[in-house]
Amino acid sequence: MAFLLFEAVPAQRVARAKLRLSVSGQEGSDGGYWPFEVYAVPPRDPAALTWNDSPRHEGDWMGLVDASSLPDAEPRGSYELDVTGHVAKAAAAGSQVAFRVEGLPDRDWTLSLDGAEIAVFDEDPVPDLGPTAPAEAASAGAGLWLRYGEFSGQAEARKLAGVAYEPGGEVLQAAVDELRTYAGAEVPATRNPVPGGVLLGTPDNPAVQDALRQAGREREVRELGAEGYVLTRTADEVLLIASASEVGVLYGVFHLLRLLRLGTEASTLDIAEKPAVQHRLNHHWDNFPSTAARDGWGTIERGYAGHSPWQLDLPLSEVAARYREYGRLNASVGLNGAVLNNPNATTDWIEPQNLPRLAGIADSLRPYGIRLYLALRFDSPMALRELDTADPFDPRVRDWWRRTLDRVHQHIPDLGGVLVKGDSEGEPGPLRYGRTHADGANMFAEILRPHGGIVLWRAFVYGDALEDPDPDRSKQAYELFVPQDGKFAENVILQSKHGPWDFQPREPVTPLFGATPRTNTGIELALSKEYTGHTTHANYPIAEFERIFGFDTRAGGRRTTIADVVDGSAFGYTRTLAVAVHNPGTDRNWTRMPTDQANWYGFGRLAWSPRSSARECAAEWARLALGAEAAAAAEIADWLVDTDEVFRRYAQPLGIPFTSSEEYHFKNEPEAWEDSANGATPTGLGYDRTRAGSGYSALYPEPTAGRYERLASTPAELVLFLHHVRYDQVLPHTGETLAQSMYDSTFAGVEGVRGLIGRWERLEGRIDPDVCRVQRWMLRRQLSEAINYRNVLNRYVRTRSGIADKRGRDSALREPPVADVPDQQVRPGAPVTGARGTAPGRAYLLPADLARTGRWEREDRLLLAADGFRGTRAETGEHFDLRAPAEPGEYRLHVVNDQGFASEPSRGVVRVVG
Ligand code: GCW
Repeated sequence: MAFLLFEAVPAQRVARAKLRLSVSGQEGSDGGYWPFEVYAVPPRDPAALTWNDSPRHEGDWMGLVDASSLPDAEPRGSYELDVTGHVAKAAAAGSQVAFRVEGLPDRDWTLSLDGAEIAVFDEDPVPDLGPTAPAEAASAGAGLWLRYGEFSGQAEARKLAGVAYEPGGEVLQAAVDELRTYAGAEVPATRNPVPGGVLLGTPDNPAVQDALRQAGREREVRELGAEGYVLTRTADEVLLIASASEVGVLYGVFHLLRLLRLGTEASTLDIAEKPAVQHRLNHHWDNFPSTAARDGWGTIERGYAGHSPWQLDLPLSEVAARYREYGRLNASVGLNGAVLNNPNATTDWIEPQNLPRLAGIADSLRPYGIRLYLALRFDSPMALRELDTADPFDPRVRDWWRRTLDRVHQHIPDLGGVLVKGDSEGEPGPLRYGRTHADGANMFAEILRPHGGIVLWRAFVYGDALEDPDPDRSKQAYELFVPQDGKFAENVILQSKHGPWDFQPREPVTPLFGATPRTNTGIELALSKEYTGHTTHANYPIAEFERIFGFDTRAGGRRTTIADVVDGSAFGYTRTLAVAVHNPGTDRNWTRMPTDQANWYGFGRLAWSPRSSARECAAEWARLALGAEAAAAAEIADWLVDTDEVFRRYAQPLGIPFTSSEEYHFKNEPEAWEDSANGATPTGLGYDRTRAGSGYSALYPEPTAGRYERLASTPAELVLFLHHVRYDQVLPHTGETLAQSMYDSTFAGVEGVRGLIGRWERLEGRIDPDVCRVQRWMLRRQLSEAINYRNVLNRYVRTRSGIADKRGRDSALREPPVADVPDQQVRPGAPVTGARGTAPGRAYLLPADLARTGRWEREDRLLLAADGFRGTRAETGEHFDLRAPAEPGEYRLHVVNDQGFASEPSRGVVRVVG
């Protein structure tokens, strides 16, 4: 399934526009075509297009190109659409036009305009921050938490008397380099340790061996395994970092530097650590930059910080520094792998001509202990037109994959493994060939075993590809995979999202955890903010991850937390995994929103040790990345932890899932998922997953099953995920009706954002100023968007329930205000006559050229666009006094109601003459 956006075309150059769509419909390359549609999207800077621009959601001139004549299943052949009207409108606006096609599989179709093929422009474009975003929006906080020596308070600690080591491999070298980056290149490097210096290495180094023997810790180092380490101070006042392998030494170095930068006294150091989970990965949902090429930068599905960092056109030397930074960042928090590409995979990642380029990435990351993994398209042999089946039991198919993956290994000998999303969301999988998921996974497992590789088999499977799928999507993965427990090969890990549905801000932990004791099962979490506010909403999910890891599944009738399942201890899993969907991009600061860095940091620390505290991770990050002193760091940690709850209150009150728009998952559109996901009926909300409903609650062992079965014992944040509630029903959790509870939660959420802004502003002068400014700017955007979320949801509840907000806030639901003023010419400071607007709220005279920039739904956006606020402002009532601004020019009137909604600019213009 592809949502693709096409290259924008300068509209003026196209007189009569025919769009020709040809679909090969190659037999079997994708079994389930979805109905497809072609849209024309708005005429403005294509780089600024967002999913917001989907014609389903807004816009007046955009329209569905007449696709009524097109078939809605298994399309094949060529179709001609007349799009002259759309292009003419774009031309009249002096702009560009882009086309978007939805619903066709990747790479099976082409689109041309006036005979010329249009290249793929983009998929999931990065949200536009608008013209008034601070210039540093993409670079604030660059360097992330590895900003050595940038903050005065931490400078003192940077003294190391020397670095002692025996030359070794490239990982050890990276460890040594890191110490010298921290302490300065002038630090003497020696073979023998000096007091006050560091000695690092494996027991192969005689000095390390000696030190370990003297400390009586040789055995301990062996037992800690390849990634574990001992970090201690010897009797000779040497800081010893020892591990059985170089990568453990590297982790030890990062641990030491973290502690020194946090002000830990070197004399107190005595640490022995190893990671709880073996495979600690980022999963990038990146698309290959071949067809989607924009100078070699690929696009990202659900990425909000630029394009894919995997640059495959430029010489490696030009991007290697960036890759190294990626490697350092990950290694410093203990992550050891990266799945490079989108699970909705194309075959590009395994095609021979591309392998040398992928090898360049692997080579750059190897010194940091990062191994690459590739997501595979299950029917690749067919998609590449080399075989007519992808049946895993067909010897030709197995042979094809063996040859293909052997070739990958020639370029990337230490490939960590592969990932497959099968039979889900239109992706091909084994069920198409009458085989089970275990059959599909085990084929890859067998091929990878000699290479030491693993198979990450995604449990995110639902929908029509399943035989007789349960009407409640939440049950489908459980019902598919539990019967196959024990059938997966030893080097397969079943990779399950943390909840049964799909990365909602709150979901119950999936009952699959604990129900597959004989299948290595790992957890997939989301750092990418697909459902949690994209670029502009602060959201630190680590606190929720901490709760997830602490959730007691009661599997086997005893205390068995998710941490116990994931680290393998509960069931003796031989392979363990914690992976986060994580889509950092080409932005200099990788994440765009500065505080999203904390999410990356926190995930790394939790994957290493799932029993870590989210708050402590946050405080560490604030000190390391922002230069916060202890008090400010504690405030930031509390702030980060609160962001998640604030977001939930306005975006997912009482756990109502899927109030977002269907495709791009940002803006609120509760109608989009009625009953299929959120269980809406004319009289109430929520999906009944009790025994009387879908029976989902019964998938859990007791006492969870019983707790979820009853409304009163269901946690407030899961109420509507698990129960259908009438709008007029009083909830025990709030003592109010459902309708009133929704109003109260969403209003509290918006107030929560105001609170976050206030608290953030108190950090000014106490942390990195760029980060402070950029984050503050984004928080104001968040406020305007949160108001919108609140109003959309409340309007929905109000309309359906007929229940008024007993706290009298219905004005929030009013339509946007109107502004009106006659054309006139006035002197600066003189009264403006006849200004009118709907009340109550505020009125603004703002530069007239703002009117061209777009619709200003919300006050914050309006003011941001006013560029430092050139204009005047007044409180509005029926009548209000507004004076002409001091600066000569043309102005228009805007009115903003008391809920922050801004009117369109007035038609009349106030000309101020000096
Ligand atoms: O939530 C859905 C996303 C898709 C994603 C899918 C998945 C990669 O909307 O964009 O596809 O989950 O996890 O496979």
